[in-house]
Amino acid sequence: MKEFIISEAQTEKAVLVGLVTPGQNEQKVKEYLDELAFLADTAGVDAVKRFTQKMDYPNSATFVGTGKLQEIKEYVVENEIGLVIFDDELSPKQLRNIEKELQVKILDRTSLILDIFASRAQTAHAKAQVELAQYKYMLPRLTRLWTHLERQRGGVGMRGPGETQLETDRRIILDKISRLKKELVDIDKQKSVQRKNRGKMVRVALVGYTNVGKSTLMNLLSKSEVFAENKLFATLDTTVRKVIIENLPFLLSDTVGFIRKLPTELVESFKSTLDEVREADLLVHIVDISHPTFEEQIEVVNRTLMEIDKVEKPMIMVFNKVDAFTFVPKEEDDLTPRTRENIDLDELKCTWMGKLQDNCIFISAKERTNIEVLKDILYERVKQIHINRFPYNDFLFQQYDEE
Ligand SMILES: Nc1nc2c(ncn2[C@@H]2O[C@H](COP(=O)(O)OP(=O)(O)OP(=O)(O)O)[C@@H](O)[C@H]2O)c(=O)[nH]1
Ligand SMILES: [Mg+2]
Repeated sequence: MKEFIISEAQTEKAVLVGLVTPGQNEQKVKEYLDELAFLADTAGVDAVKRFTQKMDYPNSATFVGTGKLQEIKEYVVENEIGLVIFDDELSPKQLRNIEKELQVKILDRTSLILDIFASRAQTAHAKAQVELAQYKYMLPRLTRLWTHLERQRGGVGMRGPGETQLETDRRIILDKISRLKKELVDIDKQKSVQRKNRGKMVRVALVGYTNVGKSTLMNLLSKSEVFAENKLFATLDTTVRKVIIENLPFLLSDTVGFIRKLPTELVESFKSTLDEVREADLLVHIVDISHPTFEEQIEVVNRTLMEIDKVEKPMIMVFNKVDAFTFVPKEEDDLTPRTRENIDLDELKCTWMGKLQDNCIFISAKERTNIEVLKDILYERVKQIHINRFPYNDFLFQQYDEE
């Protein structure tokens, strides 16, 4: 009994598993698994070991090869690990087979992200969206849930459920899915009324990868107190604030961060939250320039934005966290091609400014570097949108009827 209490109090330990597919190198996979470890950490799990395997494509039955699975099994048994996390979404079949073999709790990237979203959801809207995504994920994987239930109750091993129980579970989940969908339609209606009530004020949305500093910047620009922390997905609900720069008011919204391989179930559920993005006049794309894979993060964000809204929006790129930027200068006689790690900040600035001209700025929200310049840029851009919208009115005398 005493032993049980001690192990409960410790953080849950987990093993991470990822594939090295053609076109990826060891470094890429390391970065991907770093992100998975950060996700695990956000969920309160300590990733103690990583397994990778070079494969052209995942094994359809067990994701990794059977030899690798045995290796993982030996480690898990030897070190009394109770959780294995895979870096890709596992098919129901893969999940079943792996669980049968390893006999511990298995999560994949999707279920881990869903778990984090569930623990972070605050409002009825976010809760309903996450719950819907979770049920959709569960539906094809019901057998597995049932065996879990059996185990929790101390049932024997991996016994599958009887047909009737499975059917009942399926029906319950389908009912819940349709109830949640109705609930979300109602919330969406309310939200769209709220958005209409905001009138014609220019709307700016902060977008970007998760943990880049969107909420921190929102707080700086709007003097609000949106929750920000060094964990993934701190923000799940969109916050909208009225911001006034000089005499020009506009609406600024903080949105949910994106991540690579964001589960399609979630993208679908969060489409309504992202209406904010869709209806924005200007997007401010925040990038964490201190992150080793920031360029890939930019691509993920741009791709996700295209999925949400097929129209290309005016965008400013804000490279944040310049204070945390580091690089390793190359030795003079080192002739291997330079990578992101060897390039200094000035050169990166030049490259991006060459690509984006006036549409980018380098700041530190933490140290408040260049924030005034950012404000000037925002002022100019919002003013331009305003003048285009109200060509016959002087924007300074425009009256706003909303808060
Ligand atoms: N070093 C440094 N850290 C920063 C800077 N701006 C924000 N951070 C930190 O980065 C972490 C994430 O900041 P958030 O504002 O929560 O990021 P976010 O983009 O809103 O993240 P999600 O809501 O999780 O998508 C926090 O620990 C911030 O303190 C910066 O300019 N420099
Ligand atoms: Mg945030």
